Amino acid sequence: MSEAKLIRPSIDEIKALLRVERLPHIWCPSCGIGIVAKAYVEALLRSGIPPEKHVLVSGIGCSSRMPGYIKIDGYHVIHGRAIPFAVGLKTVRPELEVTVFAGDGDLSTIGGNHLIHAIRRNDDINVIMINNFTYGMTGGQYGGTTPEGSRTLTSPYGHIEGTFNVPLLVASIGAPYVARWTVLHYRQIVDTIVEMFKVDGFTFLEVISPCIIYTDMNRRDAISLMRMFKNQSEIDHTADLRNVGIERLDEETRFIVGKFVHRPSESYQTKYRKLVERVMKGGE
Ligand SMILES: Cc1ncc(C[n+]2csc(CCOP(=O)(O)OP(=O)(O)O)c2C)c(N)n1
Ligand code: SF4
Repeated sequence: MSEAKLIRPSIDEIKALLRVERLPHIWCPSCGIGIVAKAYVEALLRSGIPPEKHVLVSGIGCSSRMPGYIKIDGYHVIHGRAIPFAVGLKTVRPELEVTVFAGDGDLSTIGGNHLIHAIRRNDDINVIMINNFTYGMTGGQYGGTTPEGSRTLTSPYGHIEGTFNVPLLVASIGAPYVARWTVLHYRQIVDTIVEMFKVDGFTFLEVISPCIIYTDMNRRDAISLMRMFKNQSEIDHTADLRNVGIERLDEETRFIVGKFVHRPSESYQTKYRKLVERVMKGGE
């Protein structure tokens, strides 16, 4: 495969990387996860890294079903524990390009502790978080990304807790690459994932995506949420990340998207390899 293929892969090339025998998939009509699955496959084809060197790791949830449909090595592990599994894999098999794909509940809430420590260490993994503002698979409980006022299975009268500003959280711990798009920004998602593969360190992409469970409980359909993404999103690569939190979801919400952080980095795994080499040569 040629290095960094810039032309769009054909449908046949994409299909060759899907487990078509497992279709139809489990995702609801109007769910955004499938869009990101296709973007990941397109990015993989453009990466110039052969498919057998790419590995997907997921936790549990609708988003986490993705490895089941993509024809590369994949691991579907315990809820909230995709990151430690991916870190272990990358540490012992550094030649692999390891990508975690999971929901906001899995990554930022149940697995939040793993997220912050992988960033602190600067583990060389890619993390793609589908943020649908809820625990979709289990029927719509609230989590760390649920906007205030939301009606959910566990907050039927309106959510009264605070909400993570995920890009700020991730960037403030020191992640060398942080981006956010909505599912309507397909081309940008592909380009972002291609770039993430090239970074030696922790890369993070948040994709804001509709969930029919969440929207139904809030008395709007998924299309109107998509319309909000279209009309109310603004690309601002240099945004002050203190202002990008999605604390409420209404006609006033601004979805600030873009590539917020991209800086030179040396990962834990690179430092670890250098350390081992130094000690093996008799260094202190
Ligand atoms: C340790 C543990 N706690 C809870 C569950 C139940 N559970 C399965 S999927 C899920 C929700 C996943 O939500 P999210 O990660 O946001 O992904 P989505 O389904 O929204 O894509 C939960 C709570 C579980 N499987 N394991
Ligand atoms: S429950 Fe929500 S996240 Fe899960 S497949 Fe349906 S729309 Fe997608």
